[in-house]
Amino acid sequence: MRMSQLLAPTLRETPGEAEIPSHQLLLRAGMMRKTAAGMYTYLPLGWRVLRKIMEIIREEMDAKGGQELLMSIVQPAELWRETGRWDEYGEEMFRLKDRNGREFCLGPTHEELITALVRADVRSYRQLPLLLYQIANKYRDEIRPRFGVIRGREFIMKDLYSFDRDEAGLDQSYWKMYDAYTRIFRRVGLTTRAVEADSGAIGGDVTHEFMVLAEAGEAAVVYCTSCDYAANTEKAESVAPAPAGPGSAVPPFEPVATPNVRTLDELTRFLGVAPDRVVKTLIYEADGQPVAAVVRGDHELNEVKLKRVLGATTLTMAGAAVVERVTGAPVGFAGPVGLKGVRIIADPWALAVEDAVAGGNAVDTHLRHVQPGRDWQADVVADIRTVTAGEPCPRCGGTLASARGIEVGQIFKLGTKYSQALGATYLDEQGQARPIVMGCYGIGVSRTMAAIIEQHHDDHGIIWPVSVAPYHVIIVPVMYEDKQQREAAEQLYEELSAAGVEVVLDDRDERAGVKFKDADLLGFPLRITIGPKALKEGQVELKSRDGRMEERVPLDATVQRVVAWIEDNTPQA
Ligand code: 9G3
Repeated sequence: MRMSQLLAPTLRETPGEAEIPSHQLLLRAGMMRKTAAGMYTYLPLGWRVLRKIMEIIREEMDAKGGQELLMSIVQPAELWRETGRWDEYGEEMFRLKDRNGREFCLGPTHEELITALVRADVRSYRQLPLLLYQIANKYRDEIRPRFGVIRGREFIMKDLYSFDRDEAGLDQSYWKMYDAYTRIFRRVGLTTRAVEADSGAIGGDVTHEFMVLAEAGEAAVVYCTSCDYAANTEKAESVAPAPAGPGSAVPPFEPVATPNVRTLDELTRFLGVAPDRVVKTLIYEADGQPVAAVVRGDHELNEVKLKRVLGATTLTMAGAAVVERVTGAPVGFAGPVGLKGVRIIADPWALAVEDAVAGGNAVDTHLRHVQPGRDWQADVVADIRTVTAGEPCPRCGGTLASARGIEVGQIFKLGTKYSQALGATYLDEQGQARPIVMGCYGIGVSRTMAAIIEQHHDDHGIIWPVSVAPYHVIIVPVMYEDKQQREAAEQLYEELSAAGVEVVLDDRDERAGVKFKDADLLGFPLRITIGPKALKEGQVELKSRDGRMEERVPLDATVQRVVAWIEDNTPQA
């Protein structure tokens, strides 16, 4: 490819709306352009990278027995009604009608479609296990698309669905995919950690997210610095404390006037008590029922964990009126002592706070010397707090660290949630009809491209791993107009192309500095400079974009040297 022909409209300036490196660089390197909020057109360089990522994914999916197919993007509402999910997802679902007024959605995911397909065409245990996947656009009408393709409204996903006879079969498919994901991310040059996550609405119980640790990440992850435990903070387990003693020395609880003292800060300052001596009570509505969640003052309630413990479909903070009705006091004075008619869910750490301060369930009133067990009990005791860095690892006791993560892949054990709902069964050896046991496995392909840039860039631009680079090599003649340099460049261009190297020739009539700047911005792994001095000695200069290799080689040894370098620097599984 010649730079004079390549459509790669580079930008000198960083576009205002791009806040993170990958979004800035995808735009500045002329790899993509915004169509609308959260929707992108991939220009030639961007599409070449995506195709390479997809090819690596295909190789690894096929190696595990995956069969690629392509499903409709437009999905009929009927299927989503059968699983009850048509109404479960609100605004996020892109809905549309056809000319006859029939309802459809732009596919945000394909559990319904693929299960309906299997329901129709799979009848016997002999046909299982079955691993079916596609790579195509998905649509989710994010309320706040941001960070370019990292949180887009239209994005490319590989989604594979596994169909097995039983849980044991699903377990095999699940760990096959886990292994394939580990290989894929290593091959595209990404350092990822598989973290335990909460499977949320999708159903099932076991799920892992493949996270790229990066500041730009939207997910909060904690990981152990001593063992390989890692978890999304929605799931990360807190190590339970020793239960409180009898506390017989604690005087009876007593009310204390705390006029207008509503927040934790005001309370700790007003009473001169440390936050970890306070129990905090938050009133929620779970599926419309009020519940009181109690955590230690300095801890953060984790709503995903609370929702899971309650098995609730909807969980919202109770409004002032409900708080008033349930506690008898305005917001800010809720406490567990004497709280009637509402379920109390307590984090174990809240039940370990002796001689505590708690809301008094009366306006401008708190209680002190509150003793757990003696003065209040919980209906349910469960880990409902968000784990933080510095805490002990629940697996090995080591110390947990926290990080932000970009989720590039997620694998789920679905069980029979969809096969039951849609009647996808198979006849086992005894001729008994049994529900097919499913799993689903996604990779954000466009998000993976962005994550690679997040992990591989510097101030000058992108540093593509060889395995996904849009081209392997760029030839930069200092002066293309100079006859010697042009001839050497053209000859090298021919020979490298003939050797199967993906090469760009910068044949533009531009100053050398501009060409070098663009070569660094676009991030080609290897640059061959053809300059007058070296050429006099029949040599050219090789420089790798990651700065680890810089050599002068004779013109006639260049092809061999470049092919060897590409071989040595392509990330293996
Ligand atoms: C929807 C909308 C948004 C959604 C979903 C459905 C996320 C939805 C979860 C999954 C689970 C896995 C297969 C590939 C890997 C992920 N957001 N999820 O089901 F209608 Cl609007 O998609 N699906």
